[in-house]
Amino acid sequence: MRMRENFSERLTQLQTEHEQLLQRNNEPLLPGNGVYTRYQQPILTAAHTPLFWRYDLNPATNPFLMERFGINAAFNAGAIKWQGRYLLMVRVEGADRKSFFALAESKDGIHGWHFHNKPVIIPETDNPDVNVYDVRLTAHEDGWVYGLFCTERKDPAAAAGDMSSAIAQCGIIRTKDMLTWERLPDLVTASPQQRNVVLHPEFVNGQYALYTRPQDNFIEAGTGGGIAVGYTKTMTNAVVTAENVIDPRHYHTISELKNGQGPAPLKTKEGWLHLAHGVRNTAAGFRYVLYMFMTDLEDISRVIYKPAGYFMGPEGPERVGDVSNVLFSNGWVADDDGTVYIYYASSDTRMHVAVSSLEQLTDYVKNTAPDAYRSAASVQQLISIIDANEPFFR
Ligand code: M1P
Repeated sequence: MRMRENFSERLTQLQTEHEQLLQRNNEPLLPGNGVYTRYQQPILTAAHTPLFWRYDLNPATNPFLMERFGINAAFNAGAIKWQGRYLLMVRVEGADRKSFFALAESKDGIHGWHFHNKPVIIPETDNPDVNVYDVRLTAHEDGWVYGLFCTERKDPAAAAGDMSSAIAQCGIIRTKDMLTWERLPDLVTASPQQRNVVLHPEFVNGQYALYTRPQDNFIEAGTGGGIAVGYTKTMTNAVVTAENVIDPRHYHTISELKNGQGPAPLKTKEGWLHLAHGVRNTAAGFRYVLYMFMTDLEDISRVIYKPAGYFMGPEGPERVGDVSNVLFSNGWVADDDGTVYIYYASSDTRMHVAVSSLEQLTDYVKNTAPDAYRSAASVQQLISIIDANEPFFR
């Protein structure tokens, strides 16, 4: 009898807390830096996943109302606006370390995020994925919505006893209804490993254009020089034979160790706006930050603006999580009025939103000085700002 009371008491408590979490208000953090506005609360966490995913709700089979399927994190989401709703295709990671995709939606892109009832079913290829993550959604002008994601499998060449060497490649799915997904063959490139592959939304000279990140091994980019562009005639058997690095890594910058394209670029009057992540090594481990650049409308391989340093770095509670000191973004949405919702994850744990506009982001990339690669040159950049400001701070 007592157990039954506990069950219903606990259930009511869990339901109340879950509802409060889903309904909680999220205030903008003002005044911000003028480039974008962060929000006070994460928009999605492991605790946002439905209770009916995590608990067996039948008192007969689960008298203690125990969790039966633990969820560890909800992060690195692809994004799209679909039939007037903001959709995130979230990387949900179970307590078993396997990631999968689940859709969550919101009416205004900021508040009221909730998961759909069931996770997304991704068909496997003949070589089953061990882990899938970090999907980038692209509504392509060919009429399909594509999802390019990382598929990870154990390295068949791993030495006996090596349980961590893996091969990362680009898996491809597509849909016309955001409900059922067709699996296409994985992308073929010359690179031994691929992560952070993203489909450009328009044809370029009649071909599909892909942003790739050639890398030598699972963690290190190695000789893989940065974010590259490659072309394929078809997505149903996508093959990129040449990867041309357009945004190389540089010594002593925020992306000296590696970088990767974020979501598909946004088209503006002045060029394609890119959001990417850069990684450097520190005594405390890797530090992941977000940065921006803009490429030419006619020649997508030509970077026309690239501000120095990071656009967004981990702050406050964002700094801590499963993999601390990480910001990562693979989803954003631009509304018709120019508002841009930047969906980013912190420390491989939770999702956040920051709001900006095409106008602000274009101003940011055009009018922030590029990296001068030397301390003395940075000082000169700062002095010119101070000198120009003199009439205003006297
Ligand atoms: O842990 C930080 C990120 O590490 C990888 O990104 P990259 O390939 O650029 O190093 C990915 O595993 C990503 O999911 C993760 O957030």
